Amino acid sequence: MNMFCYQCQETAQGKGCTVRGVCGKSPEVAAMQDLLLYATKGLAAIVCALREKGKSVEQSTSFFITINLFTTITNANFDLPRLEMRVRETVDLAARLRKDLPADCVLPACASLTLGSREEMLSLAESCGVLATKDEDIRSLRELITYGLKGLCAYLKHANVLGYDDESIDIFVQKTLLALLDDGLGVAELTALALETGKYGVTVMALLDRANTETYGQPEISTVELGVRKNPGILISGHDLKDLEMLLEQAEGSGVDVYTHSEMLPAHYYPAFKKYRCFAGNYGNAWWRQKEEFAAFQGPILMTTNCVVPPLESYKGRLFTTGPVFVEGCTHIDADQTGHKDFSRIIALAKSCQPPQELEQGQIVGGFAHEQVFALADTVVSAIKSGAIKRFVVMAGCDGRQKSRSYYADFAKKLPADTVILTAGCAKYKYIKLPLGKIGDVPRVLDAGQCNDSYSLVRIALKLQEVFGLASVNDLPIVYNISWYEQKAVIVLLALLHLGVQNIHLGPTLPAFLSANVADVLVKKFGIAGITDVDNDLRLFGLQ
Ligand code: SF4
Ligand code: SF3
Repeated sequence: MNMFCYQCQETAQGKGCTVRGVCGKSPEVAAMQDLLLYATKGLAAIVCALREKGKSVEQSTSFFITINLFTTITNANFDLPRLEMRVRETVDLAARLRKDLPADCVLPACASLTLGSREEMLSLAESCGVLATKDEDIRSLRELITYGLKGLCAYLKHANVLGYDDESIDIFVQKTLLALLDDGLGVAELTALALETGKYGVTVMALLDRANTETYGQPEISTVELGVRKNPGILISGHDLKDLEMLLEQAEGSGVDVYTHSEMLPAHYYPAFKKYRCFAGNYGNAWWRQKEEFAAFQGPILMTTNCVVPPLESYKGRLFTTGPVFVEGCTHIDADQTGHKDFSRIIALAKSCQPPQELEQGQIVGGFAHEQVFALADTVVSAIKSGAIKRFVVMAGCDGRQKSRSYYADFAKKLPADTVILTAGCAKYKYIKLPLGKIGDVPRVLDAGQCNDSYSLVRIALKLQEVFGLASVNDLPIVYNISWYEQKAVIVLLALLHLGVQNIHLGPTLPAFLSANVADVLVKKFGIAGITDVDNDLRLFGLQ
């Protein structure tokens, strides 16, 4: 069976995974994800038609669509039976809602799918994947928008879980899914739609920021331990703070400690989690190191969102999934009707496990989200005015397994001592443990948090623009050298473009889904560029 996927940076040979995903996705899983996306477009078409007829759409239907898009993000769902079930649920929901539309309502074919056996579903998927769009530029723009929507829906889901929603975002997602089926939209219209997706990217990141900070407090400068304690532990990874909160609540007093992995590290910066004595520290590094690090951890691991790597047999039995993450053979923990998740099985398993093997000792300092940086504004502004800080370098984004990503560690090491790195996302693991020192009281790496918190970097840039009375955000002494991997980085990129940020460098390679012509538009209109080698780029950025 063939597949085609080029949605992430690690796509095979920088072109596309055609035999099996570099991420571990089988052709069947890839096909079922394509079909899920296609069926979701059908559901979105029905929802849009209902709205047009003046009928209301239940919030649960919008949430369902949001989760479907999140499900197809890189490294979230590797479970074929679960994906099949989700496609069937989507088609059933579409059929139920279709009944409220007049019989003569014109809908796309994906709004009235009939599903047969799994094999029939897989063969149906062959006609609705990425390559179904023949024109290379249209395909490129449709996929750019699709991946932006996937990232956007990941952020939206996190806000929804905390009780925050914005119907205008739901409506935009649904209308845009429908627009992706419209053969009448050419390069100009789709380029505009990509930028509009970026606009909603800013809206959703602001919503999530509000959800997180109103629920858990403003992140504050915090020191996070990297070593281990003597108790057995549970390792929690992914981005979902609500899952973490429920786990901490249930683990407190049980004799089991909770450690964060990868993108869960910034949870230590929130005041709300500091009260838990079982909240131990951070264990390990970015997502792609999990095979060795999960083996060494020795206790249960809870994956709340991507990035999960298909597990080794040695620890598969202690890997639990929740939310949009599914791995065939691993126990999945669902929420009950009230949203509560019962993690007692994980805690019970932890009690029978050895404490984690120590990987390292030391500490990380982070928590430089917007409010914390604003609190330091006087110090930062005077350091800029005195020339002690000459440049900020935004190095946010993702980490990944390709060797070429050592560029980012080398780049950080070679930056002049009067530069400050602004970061968010798991990209930070390439340099956050390096002894890069401080400029006065300001650390040279300011970690705002998860990729979800990239909004903080935007707020900081806009604040500096205001303080210095500059006409444009591009007049600031900020260089953008962003590393990407999956689709959340795509929505962050589109958001930055919408805000008018120019000259973003994107690495370690430009997305395979950008056709030559689309890449050309991005270069000409926004000055987007790739990376070369460290010395050359430092010169190019005026940093050497
Ligand atoms: Fe390949 Fe990335 Fe798609 Fe996985 S998500 S199949 S690695 S392009
Ligand atoms: Fe990392 Fe997946 Fe992108 Fe959230 S965990 S930044 S890669």
